[in-house]
Amino acid sequence: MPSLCRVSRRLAIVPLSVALTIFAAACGSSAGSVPNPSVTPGGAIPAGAVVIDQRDLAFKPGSATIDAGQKVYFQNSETALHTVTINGKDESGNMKRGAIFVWTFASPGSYKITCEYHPQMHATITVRPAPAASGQTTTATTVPTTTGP
Ligand SMILES: [Cu+2]
Repeated sequence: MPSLCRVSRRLAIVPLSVALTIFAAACGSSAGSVPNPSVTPGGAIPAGAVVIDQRDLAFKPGSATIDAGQKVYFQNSETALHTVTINGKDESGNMKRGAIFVWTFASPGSYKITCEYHPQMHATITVRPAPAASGQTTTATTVPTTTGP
C-alpha cells in the first residue's frame, strides 16, 4: 500500500526534524552565552584601581602606564556596545552598558586597546616591569658633593 507507506515515512521524519530544531536551538543559545567571568554587569571597582571608561565612543583616558601584574578595569558607560580588544584579540566579548571587564597585564610592554565596533576607539597601555620585590631596597643615588675651589 503506497499511501500508508508515505504516511509512516512522514511520521518518522517529523520527530527527527523536531529533534534537530531543539538541537539547533540549544546550540545557538550556548554559543551566544560564552561564559566570561571577567565581565560583570554593574560590578564594583575597587578604590584606587586603574579604570578606563568607554564613553562618547572613546576609551577615556586614552593611555595609562601600569606595573606588570596590575589590573585595568574597563567600564562601558554608554548604551553603545563595545569590546576590549587587546593587541588585535577580542578579550571581553560584547560589553553592554554597565559591564566591567578586568584584565591583568602580566608582562611588560605596550598594548593597543581597540573596540571591534568602533575603529576610532583606541588606547595604549604601557606596562612597566614589576617593581623590585620587597627586601631588595633601592640604593639611594649618591650625589657627588661638589667641593668649592
Ligand atoms: Cu566600541
